[in-house]
Amino acid sequence: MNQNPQSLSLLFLSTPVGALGTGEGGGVELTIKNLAQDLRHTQHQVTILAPSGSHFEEIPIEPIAGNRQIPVQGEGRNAGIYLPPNSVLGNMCDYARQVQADYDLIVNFAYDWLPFYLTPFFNTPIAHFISMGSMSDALDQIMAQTIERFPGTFGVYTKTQAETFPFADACRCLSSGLDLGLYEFSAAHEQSLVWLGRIAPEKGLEDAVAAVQQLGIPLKIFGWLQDQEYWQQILSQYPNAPIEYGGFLSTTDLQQEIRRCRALLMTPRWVEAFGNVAIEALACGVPVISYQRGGPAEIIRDGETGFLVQPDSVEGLVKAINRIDEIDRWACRQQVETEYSLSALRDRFLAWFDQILYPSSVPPFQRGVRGG
Ligand code: HBI
Repeated sequence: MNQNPQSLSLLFLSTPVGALGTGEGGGVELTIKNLAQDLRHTQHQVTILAPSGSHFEEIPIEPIAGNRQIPVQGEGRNAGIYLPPNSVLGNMCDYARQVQADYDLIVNFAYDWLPFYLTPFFNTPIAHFISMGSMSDALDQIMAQTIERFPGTFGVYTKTQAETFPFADACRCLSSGLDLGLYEFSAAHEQSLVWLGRIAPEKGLEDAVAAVQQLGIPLKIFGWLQDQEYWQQILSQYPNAPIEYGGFLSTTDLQQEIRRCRALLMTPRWVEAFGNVAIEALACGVPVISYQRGGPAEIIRDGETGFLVQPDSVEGLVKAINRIDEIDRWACRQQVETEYSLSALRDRFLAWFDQILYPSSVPPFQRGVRGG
């Protein structure tokens, strides 16, 4: 238990589907990294529990061994609850149980049944940050039970994401944010378009490829190649598309690659909880063209920082791409500076933590020495 009432001692439970720093953890990786970095820069203590092999430049990660969780988004609404033998998630929860007395608050980023189920078994309060929309009935059920017993402990990115759950009104919308210093604005652009994200069916990459094949405009693709079979299908369906795959890059290298692109294409098939790649592109001055679905529909200012397109319409993408020069690239950077700064994100998370730790809403500066 830390003695400085102004600073919190936080334990982050990472997503158990992959090692942090590899792209396997998807968008929530950026949230965990940015938040941990900024909280540490503002005198809070953060320890991250994550699967072995995780690496973040300057943040200490406690590596936890064990077999990874299956990504939930491929499992369907009737999926049961599954843990592999020697589950890394189970090992993370057991480690957290053993050290919980050293922390004021545990922040769970795993979108899995176990941490929700174990919440009543812990003495230290647990804040659950939910990184996706509703995925299965079994998960909805355990989440509804948890939020009923522990009101105020669910954080989400967006209202659209919350509305996919039966307990929408109980979720606290925290939006997202990024370290603007890592992204350099570029007024100039080349011809290339860009697509970013985990290469998996729910991301709809094939529509972006179809659009650029029709237009003959090059498309750069970056992100973790999660589903090899899906990627091969795209390559065989669009053999002559002008696309190149650049792998998963660190933030610094990624923004070098995307900052001069003409626009980012986002083609989500599912309700994208937020779409961190959208604010990464906007931070570089790159306009965003996206299906009007999920988080991106709340981020993009249609006609000002990009275009919102009828979902699943390749023709809509093509029309928007032909209009992209109408967008002022500086307006894109401005929007991220105004709405998605890292300090604003940190303040929203700290306000949420205070509400959980001090439900009587005693403001932090009036805190006594933390409970005995
Ligand atoms: N699946 N089972 C499971 N657990 C997670 O934490 C999880 C996931 N799928 C994707 C995911 N997390 C992250 O990529 C989210 O940011 C989307």
